[in-house]
Amino acid sequence: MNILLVYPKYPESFWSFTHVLRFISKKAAVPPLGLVTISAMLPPTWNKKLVDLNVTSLQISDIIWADYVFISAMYIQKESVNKILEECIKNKVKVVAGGPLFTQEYNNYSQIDHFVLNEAEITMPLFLHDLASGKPPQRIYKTSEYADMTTTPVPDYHLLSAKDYAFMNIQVSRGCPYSCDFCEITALLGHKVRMKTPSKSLTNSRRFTT
Ligand code: B12
Repeated sequence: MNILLVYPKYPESFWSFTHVLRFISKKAAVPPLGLVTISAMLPPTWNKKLVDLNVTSLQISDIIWADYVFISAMYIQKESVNKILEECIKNKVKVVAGGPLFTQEYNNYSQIDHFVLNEAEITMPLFLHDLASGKPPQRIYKTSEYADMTTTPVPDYHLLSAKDYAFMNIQVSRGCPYSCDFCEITALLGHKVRMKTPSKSLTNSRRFTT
């Protein structure tokens, strides 16, 4: 199975650091940690390729290569999301979507084939199980449970071109005890703080491609 993991382009905003990154010869601030985490949840025998549109462009040949395009996004990336979806539809490649934008707005994306929503530690095994058992996967996998983060695999950092990023991020915890009205973290991940174990958070630097 060939899986293309695509991270949409950010528009210009404070957090895209568009104008300062060139002073340090970097293309983006941080990598798409959600997608490299998802990659590590897929069967190791599958072929995986990551295209972060903030550091490179999406080639039609990559889309055609894929059996599924996996896409992750925040609201702010909607414009780029729509362009990616158009290309996938044009080239008849199925799309699996997850992450914050789709978890909250999947109803607005009738053109997407499958949604693996909320925390993929819980929903991805359901999708993979259906696929492996030969039944057509459902359109929507979601849960109201929160994941046990000690089961989260170390992300597939080797898919990243580390030299393109100003920082390398690791995930340590999810959830937040506060209730700030401008922030969606508690709606997505709950009020209880959950921690990874150090061995699941920390990276092995030899796995980076530089
Ligand atoms: C790190 C981070 C950033 C970083 C880097 C973003 C990046 N490149 O990934 C920076 C600091 C740049 C950033 C900026 C912004 N961010 Co931010 N960010 C986060 C943060 C703290 C962690 C994201 C992360 O990496 N998590 C680790 C990974 C492993 O978890 P995950 O992505 O959630 O993935 C899990 C699931 O979602 C799912 N999943 C994710 N993707 C996919 C894909 C598929 C196919 C599948 C099946 C499943 C799946 O599986 C994973 C494992 O369970 C989140 C809050 C949070 N705690 O989640 C906010 C968050 C994602 N950010 C948010 C926002 C709003 C922003 C900004 C727009 C803020 C602003 N006002 O400017 C900017 C936009 C960026 C820009 N350039 O303009 C919102 C998004 C809300 C939404 N619904 O879209 C969040 C949820 C925080 C909030 N305040 O509510 N952000």
